This record gives sequence, C-alpha cells and structure tokens, in this order.
Amino acid sequence: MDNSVLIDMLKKMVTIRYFEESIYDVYTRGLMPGLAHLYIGEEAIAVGVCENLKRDDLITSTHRGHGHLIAKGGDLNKMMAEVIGKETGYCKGKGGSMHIADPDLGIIGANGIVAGSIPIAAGLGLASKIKNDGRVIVCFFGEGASNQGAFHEGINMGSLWNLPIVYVCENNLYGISVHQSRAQKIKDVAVRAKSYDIPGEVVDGNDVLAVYDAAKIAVERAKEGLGPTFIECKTYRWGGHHVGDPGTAYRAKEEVDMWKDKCPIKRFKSLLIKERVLSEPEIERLEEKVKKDVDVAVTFAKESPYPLPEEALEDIII
Ligand SMILES: Cc1ncc(C[n+]2csc(CCOP(=O)(O)OP(=O)(O)O)c2C)c(N)n1
Repeated sequence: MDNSVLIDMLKKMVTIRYFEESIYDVYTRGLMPGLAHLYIGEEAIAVGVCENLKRDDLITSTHRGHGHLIAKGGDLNKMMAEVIGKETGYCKGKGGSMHIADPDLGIIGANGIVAGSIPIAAGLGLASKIKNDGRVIVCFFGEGASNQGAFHEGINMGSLWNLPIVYVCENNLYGISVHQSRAQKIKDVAVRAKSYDIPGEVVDGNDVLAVYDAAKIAVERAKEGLGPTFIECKTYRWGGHHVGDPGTAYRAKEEVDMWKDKCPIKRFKSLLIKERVLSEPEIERLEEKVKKDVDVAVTFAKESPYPLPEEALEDIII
C-alpha cells in the first residue's frame, strides 16, 4: 500500500478521535443540546472500510455515526455546527448528531433507529443494481442491531437479490448497558451470514489494516456483481453509551483498561514508525495539524448563529 494512503488513514483516525473528544468537551461546557454517541476506540473500522470507497459509493450509518461521516469525507465545520445546533450545520442545526447526511459525499445519513439503516441499504443496493451504476453500499450497524427484525429482513433481501452491499457489524460488546452475552447466544454475529448464504468473516476491528483488507475483498465482490459480504469487526467503545453515560456502572475498570491498551491509533502509529513510514516528530506534527482543524470547526460552530425561531418549521415534513 502506498505510504500516502497509510498516512491518510492515520490522519482520519486521529481526526475522529479528536473530533469526539472535542464533542465531549462542548457537551460538558453546556454548549450542546441533547446527547451524542461517541466513536472513541472504534476508529479503525470506519477508516479501514471507507478507504476502499470512491466518492460515489454510499454509506449508511448509525446513532454512533461521526466516525463514519469523517471517514467518508464529511465537513468538520458543518458537522460540529450541527452537533451544537447551529444554523451553519448540515441540517441547519435542526437535526443534531444523529441526523447528519451528505448525499454529495455518498453519506446517506446517520440513523437514530437501531437497525434502521439495514433496509435502507437494501433499497440503495437495489437502486444501484437496477441502474447498473457500479456503486457499492456499505451498511454500518452494531451487534445490538443484529437482533432486530429489520436486520434479518434487510439482509434477506440483500442476499436474495444479490445486491452490492457490504454489511459491517461493529461489535463493541454492549448495547447501551447490556453485554452481548445477555442479548444473544452466539459470540460471533458473522455466523448469521451463513443463514443468508453470504460470506461472513470476523476481523480484529482495532487493526485498521485487517479491516481494510477484509473490506477490500468485500467491495471487489460487490463491484463484480457477486453480492453482499458480512464483516464483523470486534471492538470496544471506550466511553459510555453516550456523552451523558459514564459507562462505569455496568463494566469493570479492568475490562475498559484492557481495551484501552488495544488502542487502534496507538497500534497503527507504532506500526508506521516501525515500518519507517512516519517518524515520531512527523506523527506529532500530523496530530497538531488535526487538532488545529478540529479547533477551527469548534470555533466556527460556536461563533455561528442559532437557527431563527420563525424558521423552526421550515425544512421539515409535518
Ligand atoms: C428501534 C430502536 N430500538 C431501541 C433503541 C434504543 N437504543 C439506542 S442505541 C441502542 C443500542 C444499540 O446497540 P448496538 O446496535 O450494538 O450499537 P452501539 O450503541 O453499541 O454502537 C438502543 C437499544 C433505538 N434507538 N431504536
């Protein structure tokens, strides 16, 4: 793989991490209405998958969507402004964290309905197949979503109609406060692919190159008309379910610490240093640049106006 691609992947992972930390900061300062679900710890998945996509390819996202959007090229200023409810945001500040979409970048949208994006991916896949436009649809969701009826109905259609979809299950072990073992008997969600007669693979979701490799094969299969693939990425969310949940009541500190040791960014940085792709000072400079970009987004969002009350009913369907 070209060094510039590896560096771009690190940059995107660091951007997601710092963007999410900044959201936590604006939340604790009381600048953010409502809540947001952070992606810290899971950065390798969005980046490893989206690095295989072209601008025209489509992604559907989840309630924990910032990482997917950034990995697909989302605008940091417009994202941050949306999260804190400002008029310059993606939805003029009326949608918030869980409703960010950018169709021009192939980002069909975050989604507050757990598993809601899976039938949407079936529709997008069917449209792509009918138009024969060569697009691939990546559908992100959690292991919790895989217990929903919409998951089974959506994948059944994807499989039956041989649609160009890559199903990416981000198994972070918890659905809100419920451990996976209390919600499903299987350990590997990927086994469910078998009942839909599509390939299913388990990968280390904290290893960005392992995710990249698995997604590359899946994207190629979809482009060749061979139908969907299911990739389960094992990972962990470092924080609580959302910014208001400390995440300490239902998880042991040792468990959280163990996963923090497996930090996808630390791991990728070590590899890039070992392979002489980047030196430590170069990584520091990259991180400084990313921090500046995110800080600019925060300032842009803070300084932007709120939407006008008289426009509250515009742009919505009532
Ligand atoms: C249809 C539906 N049911 C329940 C909820 C409440 N809810 C929000 S997030 C969540 C857990 C989702 O877990 P998972 O799919 O594993 O994603 P994660 O939060 O772990 O990323 C639930 C039950 C919802 N938003 N939508």
